[in-house]
Amino acid sequence: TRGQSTMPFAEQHSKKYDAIVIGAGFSGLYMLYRLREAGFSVQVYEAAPDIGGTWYFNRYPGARCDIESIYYNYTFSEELLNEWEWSSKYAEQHEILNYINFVADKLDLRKDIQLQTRVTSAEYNEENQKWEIELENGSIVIATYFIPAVGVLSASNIPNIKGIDQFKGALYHTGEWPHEKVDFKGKRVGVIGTGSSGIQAIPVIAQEAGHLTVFQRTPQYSSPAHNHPLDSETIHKTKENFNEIRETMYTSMHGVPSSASTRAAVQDTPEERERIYEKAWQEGGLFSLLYTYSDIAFSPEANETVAQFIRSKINKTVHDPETAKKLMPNFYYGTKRPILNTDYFETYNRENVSLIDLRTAPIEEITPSGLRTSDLAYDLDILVFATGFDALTGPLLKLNIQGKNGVTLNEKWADGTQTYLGIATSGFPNMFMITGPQSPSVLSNMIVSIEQHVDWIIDCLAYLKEHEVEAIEANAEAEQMWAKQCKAIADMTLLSKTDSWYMGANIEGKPREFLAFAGGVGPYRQICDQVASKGYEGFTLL
Ligand code: N01
Repeated sequence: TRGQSTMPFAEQHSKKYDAIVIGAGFSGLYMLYRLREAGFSVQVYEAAPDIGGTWYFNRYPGARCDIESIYYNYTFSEELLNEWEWSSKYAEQHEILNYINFVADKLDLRKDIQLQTRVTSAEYNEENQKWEIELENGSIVIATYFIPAVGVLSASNIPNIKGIDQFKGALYHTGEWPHEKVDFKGKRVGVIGTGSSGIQAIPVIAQEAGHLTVFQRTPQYSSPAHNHPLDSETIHKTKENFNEIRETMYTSMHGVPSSASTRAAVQDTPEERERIYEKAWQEGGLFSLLYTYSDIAFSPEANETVAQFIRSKINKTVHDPETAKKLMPNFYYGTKRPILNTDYFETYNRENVSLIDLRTAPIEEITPSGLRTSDLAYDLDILVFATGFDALTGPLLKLNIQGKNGVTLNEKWADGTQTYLGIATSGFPNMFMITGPQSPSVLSNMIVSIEQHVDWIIDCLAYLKEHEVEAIEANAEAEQMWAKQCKAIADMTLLSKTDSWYMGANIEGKPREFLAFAGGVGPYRQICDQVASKGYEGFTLL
């Protein structure tokens, strides 16, 4: 952080805006649009050479969205909806990136976005109640409102494995994939990690590689995506009924227009359950299996029935019994994000693919020529890390944010995340997070949650302007209550019983806590609206 002496200089010479937004992904772009429409001066800084956020960086082979494309777009503009047409049920990364660019052009967003500009720190100046934001080139910009729209899965996690710097081959992380095509042809490729990214990339890489070795620590549940081109009738119907669909999305659990059955799995016969699971399996869809019964998310007994169903599918798909055994997941289904796949388990029937179970033989080190587990050494030309992200808090903590009394966000959250509604945090006035920790965020269709937060922030800023309020700050008591509520809801479900990135468990030293609001998108929206309608209850207006 900067010393006191730069402040008067900064005040005199820096550019000043009503709002500074960091990040030009789905959230930053919509925030920019709404701020501009509401008459605020705004500047967006984006570290990457182009817009797109997650969809700019995650261009690994097989990358596509697991929310149906017709629901994975902005909902605020009829015009945008009508002018865009998705080609398939689950859109590929490049198509989503094209959509983002289409929106940016249509709304003329680029003129307020400065690309290739990393923000290195942000500091709240209590004297003038302004944020001083430092850019990589050392310059400082000043804003009343500071809005980090930095995404929730944007801080890549490359595990600190011994010898990682020695590797002579090519090393990639799925979340920072290069623009030029990676040529796997004839190469010995290793993939570490079998989460959503690994499970999408593995079948595509396998088709091209000489040999692919998958290094798996935790086997995963995954069901077929059944992706297919969209027919014009589906598109037409969706557009025609979008107002109704949007309403259902807004009031739903996960931001998609479907919901869980009210039937309990434990009340059905095994035959009936099998029939229902089979139907959901054939339909595909991220939440299809989770929604078959009301008790899957809560009851270990009910959960085991669906877990067993998926295990039997894996068993039937994978020919080699030893490999099938290694692929059997055994945590509560749905306590990690469900995964859709295209030919993932089938890929293990290929001659050029082998699966290494790291639970029996952990990685000991990366060597110049490959990787060594406690069992064997593997020679590799290319090593792909599909090892995930420091989720939700990671991207915010990387920003070096300093609030009141010189307290940094890193200091404040060292023992656990504290937010009010996942939007604000006490000690950091006029800072707004979009889909931050302790909001539905990663448990939902992100775009629905992004729009809800941006709309709420805009209403809040309009209120502040109208009432001539200089600054708004979350109260410490309100955020303690909120953290308790988030924990209580997660603890009612099975979610907090599994070591997952939702729990911060994938990052060494990260506090162990459930990082999202699991009460659902609809109820959450109601809570936020109530807070606003009571004159921002739980906040202090300064
Ligand atoms: O990351 P992950 P991801 N040694 O954290 C393993 C979204 N997303 O990028 O489970 C060995 O899920 C780790 O093993 P374990 C989606 O929300 C969406 O795949 O920790 N292995 C795990 O297998 C998703 O949930 C889409 O034991 C190590 C894997 O790496 C989220 O992003 C597509 C290891 C990481 O899995 C993250 O998904 C892609 C180590 N040291 C992503 N460290 C779609 O929309 C980690 N692993 C479809």
